[in-house]
Amino acid sequence: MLTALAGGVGAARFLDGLVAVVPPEQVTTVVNTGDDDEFHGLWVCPDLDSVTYRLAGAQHPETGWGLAGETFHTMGALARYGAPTWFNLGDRDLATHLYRTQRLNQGASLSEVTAEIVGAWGIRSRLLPMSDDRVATRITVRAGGPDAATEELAMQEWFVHRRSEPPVVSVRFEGAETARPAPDVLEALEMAETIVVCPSNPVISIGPILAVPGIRDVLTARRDRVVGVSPIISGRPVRGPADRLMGPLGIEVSCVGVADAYREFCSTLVIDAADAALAPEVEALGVRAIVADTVMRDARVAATLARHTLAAVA
Ligand code: FO1
Repeated sequence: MLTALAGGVGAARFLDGLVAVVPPEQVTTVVNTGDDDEFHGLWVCPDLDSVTYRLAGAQHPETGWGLAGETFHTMGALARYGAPTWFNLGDRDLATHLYRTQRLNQGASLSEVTAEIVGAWGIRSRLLPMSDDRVATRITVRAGGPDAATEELAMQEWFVHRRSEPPVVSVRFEGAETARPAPDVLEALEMAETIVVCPSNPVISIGPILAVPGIRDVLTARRDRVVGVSPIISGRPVRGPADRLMGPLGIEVSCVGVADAYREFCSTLVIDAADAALAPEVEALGVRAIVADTVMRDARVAATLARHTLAAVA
């Protein structure tokens, strides 16, 4: 049994490689739901959907989110009514949001609906939301000069609508204190031979998962079984805004900064060959460094990376 912690697009690529080297039935992924939000009255779970579509081989090849071959006629039609369409929901993607919203309104839990959606896509590994309770990533920014007022934005407002441009002052996960791990999450972490922290944004993808009471404690107790993959290579994220969040929060934007952020619960960190010279600094933090090719150009590289990652704590 192997359990992974995942955010969105970067994690999805890695998971695709993982289920190529480990029987999918043995893989459980705990997915971030801090990015979830309501659009046009529909409940959207971007990271659950990015992982689902990727594992189903249906993801949009360029963006990594949404579906391949997607059209946006509904967004175009909504624009006629002056509805905000900055969050691009494709016509086929909307079916997922319509179905999920209807099932939630019928009283189903997010875990139950996720299992139905994952099953419908024929995915054999298990996807669990980190919690069935609402946890909302909120980002405080200072829009303007150093003495400008601060403003708190919902994650998608900052990331998509404002293109992650406003400088970040702080991040919080509203609701985390009272959120409970979704059913089977703690058990999946306790029973796993290996726990993998996927190459996702340490602050807004892995952070919310760790903020759900109980989850971080299990990883810390099982630290020797926990291996992470650095999402930062040569001081930059492979994609996404991790650097714009880590810097302001005092986390060095490097694989060493990731090792420092994860050292309490993660015994081993896989870093990219480009950062081989930083291995001693990672190890000085008490985290074993494994050097590998972590740029997942294709499924073969992702599978090789998954193999290295698992071998690291075998
Ligand atoms: N990201 C964008 O940059 N622009 C979008 O219009 C956009 C729409 C979208 C729709 C559905 C979905 O599941 C994801 C979408 N994303 C979009 C990506 C999303 O903001 C991120 O994948 C996660 O929230 C962060 O990993």
